[in-house]
Amino acid sequence: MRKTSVTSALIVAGALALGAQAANAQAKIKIGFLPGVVDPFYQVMQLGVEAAAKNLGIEVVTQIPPTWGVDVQTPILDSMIARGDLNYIITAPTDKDQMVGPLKAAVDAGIKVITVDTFLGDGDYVSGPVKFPISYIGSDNVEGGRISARGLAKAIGGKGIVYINSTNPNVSSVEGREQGFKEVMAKEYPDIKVLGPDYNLDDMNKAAQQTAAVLQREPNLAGVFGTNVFSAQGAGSAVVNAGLGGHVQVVAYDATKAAIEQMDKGVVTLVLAQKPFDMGYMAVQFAAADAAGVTSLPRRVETGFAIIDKNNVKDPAVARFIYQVPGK
Ligand code: T6T
Repeated sequence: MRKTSVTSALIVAGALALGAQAANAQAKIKIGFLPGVVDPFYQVMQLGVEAAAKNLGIEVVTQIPPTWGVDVQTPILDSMIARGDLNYIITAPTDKDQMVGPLKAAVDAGIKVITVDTFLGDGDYVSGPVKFPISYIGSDNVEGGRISARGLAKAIGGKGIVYINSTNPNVSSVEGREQGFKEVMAKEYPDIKVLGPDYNLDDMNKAAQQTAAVLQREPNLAGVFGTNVFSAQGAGSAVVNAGLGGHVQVVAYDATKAAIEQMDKGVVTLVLAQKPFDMGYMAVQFAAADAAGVTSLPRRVETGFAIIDKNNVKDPAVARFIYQVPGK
């Protein structure tokens, strides 16, 4: 054999060995998926997780907390760690500070962490206070808040009183949305006054009651920003119940079927669809890539939005981002 062919043969053999190693690593991993709460957003994310797991031949153990919060998420996480057979946990931390300790315990037990939808600390896993997660894969929620503010401002003619209904403090996703929304209103719309946020603790009925109380107190209320599924749905039904559909404009974060129906009825002006399927799918791919030895995975991936209004809602390229869960 000439020298070059020997070298090529060695390279091929080496590549095959590496490939086999990678395939083994990939085949062996087992992932825990622990989202924030039962809702259409995370159900679609689960579809993404399952699709990627199927394509890559990876086993996933999913546990979805029935309600939002550190108290509910932590014991489920602890039980995932205690199983002893998981290599990765894909999770949406329900508090950016309080979930650091419980998730660090996972890392100490040899489990790698990927956060989806929400992040820990300030979300900068390269130079921020929390560095252990492999990556954050989710929306740029500050930008989403800005988009929502501009949409609502336009719908109300650039002036008046608007109100934010949100879920919980110290959750990176909704906190970013509130921040971006307030920032744009303060900088670009001096004639708009912002009230709130009120926190509904992911309870749609509470969101409706809180919005109804604001509608009573502020007869001139021009618009409401609902920062997630529960906030937007509760806010929308309060507006409808007060007979103010179309008079008080609602911007809904999260493209549930209910939000789209309220848009069809003229209650909701703008719906911001996140991309939960992408978040779930990519998180599993990242785990597989990490297990296969990839060392240059991005520490932050922004998945973008589809901005839905009555003019584009029937366009299949946009409508595909409405949260659809088969059988629901
Ligand atoms: O808006 C999503 C998610 O992005 C947020 O972190 C929590 O609430 C939702 O799951 C919607 O209910």
